[in-house]
Amino acid sequence: MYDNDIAVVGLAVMGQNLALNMARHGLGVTVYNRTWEKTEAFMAGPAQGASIIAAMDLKALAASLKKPRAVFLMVKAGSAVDDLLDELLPWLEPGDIVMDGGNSHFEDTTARVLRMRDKGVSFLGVGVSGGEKGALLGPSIMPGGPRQAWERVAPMLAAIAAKTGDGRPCTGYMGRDGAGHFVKMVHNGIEYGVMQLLAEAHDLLLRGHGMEARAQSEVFDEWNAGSQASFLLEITADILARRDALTDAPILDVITDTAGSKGTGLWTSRSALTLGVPVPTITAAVEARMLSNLRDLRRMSAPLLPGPRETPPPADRECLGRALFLATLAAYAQGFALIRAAEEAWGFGLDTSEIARVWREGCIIRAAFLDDLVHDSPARSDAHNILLSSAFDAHVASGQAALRRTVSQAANFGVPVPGLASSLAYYDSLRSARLPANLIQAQRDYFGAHGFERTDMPGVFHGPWEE
Ligand code: 2AM
Repeated sequence: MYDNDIAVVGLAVMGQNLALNMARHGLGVTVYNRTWEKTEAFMAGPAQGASIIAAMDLKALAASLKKPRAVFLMVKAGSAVDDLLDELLPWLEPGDIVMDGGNSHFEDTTARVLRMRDKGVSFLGVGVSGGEKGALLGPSIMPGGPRQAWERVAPMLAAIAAKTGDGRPCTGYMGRDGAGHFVKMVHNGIEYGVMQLLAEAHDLLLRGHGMEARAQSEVFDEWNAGSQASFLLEITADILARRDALTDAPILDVITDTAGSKGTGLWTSRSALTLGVPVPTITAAVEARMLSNLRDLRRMSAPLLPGPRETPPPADRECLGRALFLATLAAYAQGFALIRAAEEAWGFGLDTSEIARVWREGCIIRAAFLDDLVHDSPARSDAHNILLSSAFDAHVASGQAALRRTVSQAANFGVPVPGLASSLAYYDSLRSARLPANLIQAQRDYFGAHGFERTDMPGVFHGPWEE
């Protein structure tokens, strides 16, 4: 008989690494995988010597756990989660807790929370970010669902999570229902945006300077300092320094220029559109991946569609660095704005300062400047957009001119920078006390009699469109 603390179901790399992380922190862990071979290989390999036991079926898994049970699902998002819940339910009892650590859509999670509640089982949607290494060494963990269930598992999640400089775990209660997976989705949306911005900065260095990869690596490394320091900058510098084992060419030279996705960026854009929140940098990044996949069309068009003849002048790396930082802040600003809007619409209980804290270490979008959002003064954290945060005043002031110069140069020389350009347009829209939407209102009224609002009195009016 075992009296284990938690079970991990699903032994792909993330599941394996989470189980090892749990065992390393003193938890008694049971593992289970649909196909036994994977379980066997794990037990004979990485799990050797760890406080981990394997269950051959879900009955054995349930029997190995202390009550109320805690089961952590790490299986493919989608119908696999529902299938597993159906298989698990006969072996669970009221009070047991099932966590879904996959990239499930938050609306699916909300539905599962309700469905499981009817059966007396607590279901938590748990966003986990940090990649394979993070899962092993300490991810950022974003749990949501019934609060009492979270309170029970919180010590285990805190033990395995990444820690900030002051020792606090990068996990905290995100809110009810699908809140955890919603926050993880927005995290991924921001991730798409920042990755695209970094790719564009790389492209400008390449096309402007013809700068070779190793030299570029140094530039990214230089940028990765102070409040601009981030995991994505760090790995970009590292990637640029790597060479292909087969050909000894810089690794980027042998990788095709088409990027796939699992859809979480698209989900973020779709949620934002539904809620009426602009997230142009994130959407531009989603679309840039789509454009990358039009490789045949791009190759066919390259000699046919005219562009500027001159090659761009060498990029001013200092200017590009400042532009990149402001554009990055704009991507985060859009993500946080989406979180605020979701909170207003659905009342998940989301707290942006707590989310910034949970994102500070462990996750893919961890970044030093998030400290400024955690410790922001209460008055300023009520600001509707993080670009208005006092902590960023200096970066915004110097970044806007740099971003403007970078985007206009890119346009002049025909280098596509959809992420940088979208961040700039977002920034300039925010700072426009007046936008030309009066003409849009007039057009709508002209052809559709939709009516318009006036600047000088309340009510709905129609224009003098009749001859
Ligand atoms: P497998 O090793 O048996 O394929 C990531 O794909 C993880 O999810 C794997 O551990 C995989 O198990 C598991 N998985 C995928 N679909 C599943 C399902 N319908 N039921 C149980 N586990 C599933």
